[in-house]
Amino acid sequence: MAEKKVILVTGGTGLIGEAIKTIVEREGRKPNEEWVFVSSKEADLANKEQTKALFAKYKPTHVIHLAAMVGGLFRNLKYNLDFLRTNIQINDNVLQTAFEHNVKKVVSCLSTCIFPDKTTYPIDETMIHNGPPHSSNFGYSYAKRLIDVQNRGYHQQHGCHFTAVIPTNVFGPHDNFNLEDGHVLPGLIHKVYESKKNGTPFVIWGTGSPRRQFIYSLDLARLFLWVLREYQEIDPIILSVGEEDEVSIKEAADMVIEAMDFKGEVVMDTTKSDGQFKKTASNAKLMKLNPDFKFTPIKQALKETVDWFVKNYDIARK
Ligand code: NAP
Ligand code: GFB
Repeated sequence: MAEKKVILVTGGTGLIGEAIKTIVEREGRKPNEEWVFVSSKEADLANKEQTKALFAKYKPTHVIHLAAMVGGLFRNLKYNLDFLRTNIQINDNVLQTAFEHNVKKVVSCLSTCIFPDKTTYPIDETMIHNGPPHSSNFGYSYAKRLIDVQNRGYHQQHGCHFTAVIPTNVFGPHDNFNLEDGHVLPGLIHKVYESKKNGTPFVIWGTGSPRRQFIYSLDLARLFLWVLREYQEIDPIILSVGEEDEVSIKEAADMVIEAMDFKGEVVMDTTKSDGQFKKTASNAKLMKLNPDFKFTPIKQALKETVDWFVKNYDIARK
């Protein structure tokens, strides 16, 4: 009989948490796996006592640690200190409590935006600490980098199997579509929706020239399950589409326009920041370990995301 697993997903009500829930349901929950998805309403993980109470309640054997203060470029520009402090508190509480509860494996979440701004390309997993991150999100970046340091510390001193994944920009259903705080694709989708409704111009921020790799949340969720069940290293692994799938912000906006059949006026607001120009990451390590994995074509993923947003406009985070 396979060992009984209780898998606690912190940040379980967010973009990626909801995607993991969808994939677990689609796959059919394994008989020996109990999945628990929690939000901040059940426990504020920046609070140590509430973190301990959560672990005492569920007694997880495995943790997928997603909970974090998260946001796009413009939220990071405004709150770098809050991103730093809140995420350091959350991460230390979760990892220390996981250690105290003898959790067998923790998979935490970094981001491709935390790599050094001055770097060679493509970026790979060995480069995380090779220089300062882009100034726009230094708070978030240093808190995330510390997870990698903590994972090595818990392994070296206590033999813990704590590892991390490094997703690129994620999008999909249940995203945060808030125009100020959210990421670019949900922001563009929300803006086209309002432009179609009001007959107003669709405004793209910045020059549109920065470049990004976008991964569909449901693809990332399938990769999270593979990492939880198969990936054995403590060192982090980049989870991204290939370098060849990198697009400019303008190209991404054009795909949103196509997916939403928008015919109105398009305007570039170049008074808004471009943020980091590029953070091209290599997925060679992933493809070597999981060569048969297939990504959803971005236009199909965008259409599914747009359809979800239009159908769930009233309840979407915006
Ligand atoms: P999200 O949609 O904003 O969800 C964040 C989740 O964390 C929510 O469930 C939220 O709970 C929870 N949370 C926030 N603060 C908390 C606290 N103090 N205590 C307990 N729970 C808290 O974020 P996401 O996009 O799914 O991101 C999940 C993870 O992926 C994060 O670690 C993020 O850094 C990482 N990541 C995201 C991207 C991206 O493009 N989205 C890219 C790379 C890495 P509530 O719903 O109750 O607020
Ligand atoms: O997803 P995003 O906000 O964050 O993308 P980053 C910002 C890029 O998209 C900039 C352009 O070049 C913006 O000028 N953009 C155009 C827009 N229109 C919009 C819009 O309506 N909304 C937004 N948000 N951007 C984040 C990091 O960097 O990447 C976070 O700051 C996180 O920490 C995330 O890691 C994955 O991709 O620039």
